[in-house]
Amino acid sequence: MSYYQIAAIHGQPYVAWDNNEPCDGCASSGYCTHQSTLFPTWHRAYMALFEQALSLNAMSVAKQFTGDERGRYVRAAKRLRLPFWDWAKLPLETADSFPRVFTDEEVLVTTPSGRANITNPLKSYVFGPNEDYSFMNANETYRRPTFAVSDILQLRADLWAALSSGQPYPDFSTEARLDGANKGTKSLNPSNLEAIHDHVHVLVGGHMSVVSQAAFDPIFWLHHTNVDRILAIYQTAYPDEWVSQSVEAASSMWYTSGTVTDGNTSLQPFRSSSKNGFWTSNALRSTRALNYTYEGLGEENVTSVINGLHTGKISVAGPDQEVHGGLAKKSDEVHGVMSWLDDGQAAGPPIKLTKHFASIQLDSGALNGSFTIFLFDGDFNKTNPTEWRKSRSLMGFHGFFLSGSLFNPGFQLRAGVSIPDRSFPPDLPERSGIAQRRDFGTISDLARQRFDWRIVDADGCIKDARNLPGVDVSIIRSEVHLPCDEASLPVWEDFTVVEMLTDRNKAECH
Ligand SMILES: [Cu+2]
Repeated sequence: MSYYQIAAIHGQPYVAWDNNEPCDGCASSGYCTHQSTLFPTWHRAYMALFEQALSLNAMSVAKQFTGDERGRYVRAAKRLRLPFWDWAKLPLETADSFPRVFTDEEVLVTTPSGRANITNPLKSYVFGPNEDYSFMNANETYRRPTFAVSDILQLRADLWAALSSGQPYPDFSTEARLDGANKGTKSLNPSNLEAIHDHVHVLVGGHMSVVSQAAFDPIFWLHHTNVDRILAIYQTAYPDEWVSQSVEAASSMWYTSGTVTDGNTSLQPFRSSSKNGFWTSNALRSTRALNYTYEGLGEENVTSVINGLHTGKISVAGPDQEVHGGLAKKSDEVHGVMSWLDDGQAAGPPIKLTKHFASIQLDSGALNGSFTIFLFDGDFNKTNPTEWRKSRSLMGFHGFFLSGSLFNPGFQLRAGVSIPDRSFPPDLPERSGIAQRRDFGTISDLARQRFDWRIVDADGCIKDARNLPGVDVSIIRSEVHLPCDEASLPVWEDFTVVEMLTDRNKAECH
């Protein structure tokens, strides 16, 4: 139950936990479950285990206090739950786009012997003297965080699409492109929880972008608790949607590729006291089984939580940022985010937006590890990827969080990137009956010619897209009918392809 052993369940050093040996023919990997409809629920059980360890440790600290304080801390320890990092929440200051609690060297805490500054445990994990870290490139975890406000806006827009577009559970839960056997809807809607989660891993960078090592970074637990919260939001909005029968494409330490799974599949290595011996997706469908919930999940609230990702004028104080999307001046209304509910439109018919996304599909074995796809709508420095994050022409980018052990050639992954409206004609809400209609089919011809994309591997090298198996990049769009009130979700029409970009990328291998 040590931090080290629990973190090691996810990946390296690939040892059995609680005597759950790898199955015959299973990958020599960690137990972590990705590219699978079990991705959200396996990690829910994983967070519950970590929360249990945190709680036990908190209780032993609480009991070191004396007098009145002891009772107070014991009560607090009983109620302690894992915190979550809401990476889709806009900061008040641009400088705070990556929370300081993750970067401060020290934190001031109350200990049984008084107030003291201690080394910030959320900044990094330092391996102990008896812990094997020979598989790491350092004895301490590190990050390369690049959270800009524009990154948060992209996450908000992508999350809004994933949560509000009424996707069935299989499509929402995983970045695996599901075939007929998996009851995938074959919808062009690329938004899904796992891909958004991947992008956050890559944005944090460092060990967080390496699947087999990510769980050692303390931020992993706060990130995945937020992923669990998003699952809970989805469940509240779509109570009838849940894990169904699926054929696993990738393998893990506890199942082989081709294994048929469903809501009753044992999520190994997480034992429970039930007859079956392990937690299952069905057993933890309600978080009440694990004695926690999240605020804002009353049914009357959850739609406003989801709609809130897309409403409201945003103002962020601080210096202007030279970041993608051309995020301009402070207090400007920024891309992808606009107010409709408080716009005095309640009397009229629902308004409609046209939302554009880059749809990315790729073979899971395309590159050896994590990689990032950048999308542009104008000129950019073709040879220097380190400048792309700050390019004015950058429409968005997506990081895939992959490892060698998850490879399964021929098996496709998918992700969507919300494209800021400025890449297209002004995306103002149009109200039927008011003469403001525009024809995207003709107007976007100019914009279309500017679109381009590039792919960069984990080492920052530009890769030749012509050799990548299964690659398909296109711009797609959906007409989104906005609700008239906070209690309803928008209605998304079927996505249509606007422009195929696959052959645009003329990058040579560097
Ligand atoms: Cu993760």
